[in-house]
Amino acid sequence: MPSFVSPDQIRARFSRAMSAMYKQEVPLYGALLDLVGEVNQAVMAQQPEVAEALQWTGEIQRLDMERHGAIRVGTAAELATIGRLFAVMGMQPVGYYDLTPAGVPVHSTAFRAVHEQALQVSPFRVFTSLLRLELIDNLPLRELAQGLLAQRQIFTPRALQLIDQCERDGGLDETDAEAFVTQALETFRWHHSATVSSAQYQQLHDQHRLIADVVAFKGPHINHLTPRTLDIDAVQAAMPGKGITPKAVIEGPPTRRHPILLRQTSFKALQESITFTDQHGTRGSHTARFGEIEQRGAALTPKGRALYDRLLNNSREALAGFPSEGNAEEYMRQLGEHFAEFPDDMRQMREQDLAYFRYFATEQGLAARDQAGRPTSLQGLIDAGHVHFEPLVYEDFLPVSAAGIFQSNLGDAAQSNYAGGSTQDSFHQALGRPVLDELELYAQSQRRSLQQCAAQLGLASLA
Ligand code: OOG
Ligand code: NI
Repeated sequence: MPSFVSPDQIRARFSRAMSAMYKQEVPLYGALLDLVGEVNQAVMAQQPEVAEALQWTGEIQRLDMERHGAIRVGTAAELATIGRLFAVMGMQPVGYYDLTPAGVPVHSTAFRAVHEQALQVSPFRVFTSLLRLELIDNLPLRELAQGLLAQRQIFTPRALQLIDQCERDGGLDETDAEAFVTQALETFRWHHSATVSSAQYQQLHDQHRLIADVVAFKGPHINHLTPRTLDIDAVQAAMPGKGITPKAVIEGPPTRRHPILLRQTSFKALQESITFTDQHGTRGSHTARFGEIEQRGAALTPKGRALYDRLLNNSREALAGFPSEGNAEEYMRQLGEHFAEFPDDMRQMREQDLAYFRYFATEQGLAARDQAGRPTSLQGLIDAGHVHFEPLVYEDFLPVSAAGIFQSNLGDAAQSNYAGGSTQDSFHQALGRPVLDELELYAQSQRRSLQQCAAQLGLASLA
C-alpha cells in the first residue's frame, strides 16, 4: 500500500511555495505581508473578543497562511487542465462569476478546498478566469489570439505526468508530491519575455489590456496574492506610509462591528519591463501584477445575500457614476446609510436567518449533559449558554467587487460593453464539469456542526 501525501498537505506546501515565489518577484507583496501581520496582531491585542471568536472557529491558526491568488487562462483546454492540477491539491471549482456586465471579457470560478477540516489545513484559493475570445469582434485579432494560444503549453511535461499519475493511482507519494509542487509552480511564474512582437502586443493591448495579458505570454502568471487582514480600514490607511498606494474605494460592504462577506482593496499594478520577439529584442512594459488585501466576514444565506445585493445596488445607484477617486467619500457615506438596514448583531443575524453559523457545545453544556430538564431545542440551548455559535467565514468572492479589482488594475479606459447573456453552461463545458454551489457547501458545513454539537450533548438532533 503506497503512502500518499494528503491533498491538503500538498495544497499547504504549494501555497507556501507560491507565496515565496511572489515575494521574490514582487517585493511590495512582502511589505504588505508585514503590514497585515502587524495590524492583525494589534487587532487581536486591542479587541480580545475578535481573538476569542477566531479561537472558537480555529481561524486563528490559519490566519497567517491565508491567501488567495488569481490567474487568467486563454482556452477551454487550459481551464480543464488547471482544474485537474488544482484537484491534486484538493481544490474544487466553487461558484460562477460572469464579469462581462462590468466590461471585462472573462468568466470565472474559484478553486478552493470545500470541507471545513480541509480549509483549516490550508484555505488557499485561486480566482481563475477564462478569457472569452468569442466576445472580441475584431476577427483578425481574434484569430491572432487563437493562434498564439493554440501554440503554447502552460504546463511542464512532468506536471502533466504527475497529474495523470495522481488521477490513476489516487494520490502522490512524498517524492512525487514534492516534485509536483515544484513543477506546478512553473505554470504561475512571471516571464519577462513576451511571445509576440511589439506590434502584435500593441494590437492585443489596444483591443483590451486583459487580452494582451492573457495571450502575449507563455503562461498564466499569478497576478496577485492576497493576505487576509482583520482590519482592512487600518491597513488601507497605513499603506501610503509604506510606499503603497491603494485604490480609492474598498470593495464590498461598509465597515461593521461584525463583518459580512468580503471587503477588498488593491494597489495599482506594477509597470514591468518585458522583451518582445522582434529581432533585436525590443523592450517594452506591461502592467499586470498588483497587490490586494481582504477582510473576510460571515457567509450569508440566500436571504442575507439578497439583502446585501439590494443594499449594494441601492448604494451604487445613489451615486452618480462608478465609485472612483472623485466620489469615494460620497460612496462610503451611501454605503453606510443603506447598510444600516443590515443588522450588525450576531443574534439578530442568526434569528433572521441572514448568515450561516457554526455551533459549539460549551463546557457548561457538556456538564449539563445528563441533567434532567435541561433545554433541548437549539434556541433553548443557546439561551442557557450550553451552545455557542460563531459565523461561518465566507470563503468565496463577489462579482461586483471582483469587477472593481479588475478595473482598478486594467485602467478605467477598459470599460466596454459586451453582449452575451448567461454562459455558465459554456463555462462548465470548458471546465469539463459543473462548478459547485457555494451556498450548498455552507449549508452542509452548518449541518455538520449541528450534528456534532447534538452528538456531544447526547441529543438526537438539533436541526
Ligand atoms: C482577478 C480579479 C478578482 C478578487 O479578489 O476579487 C479578484 C484578476 O484580476 O484576475 O482577484
Ligand atoms: Ni483578488
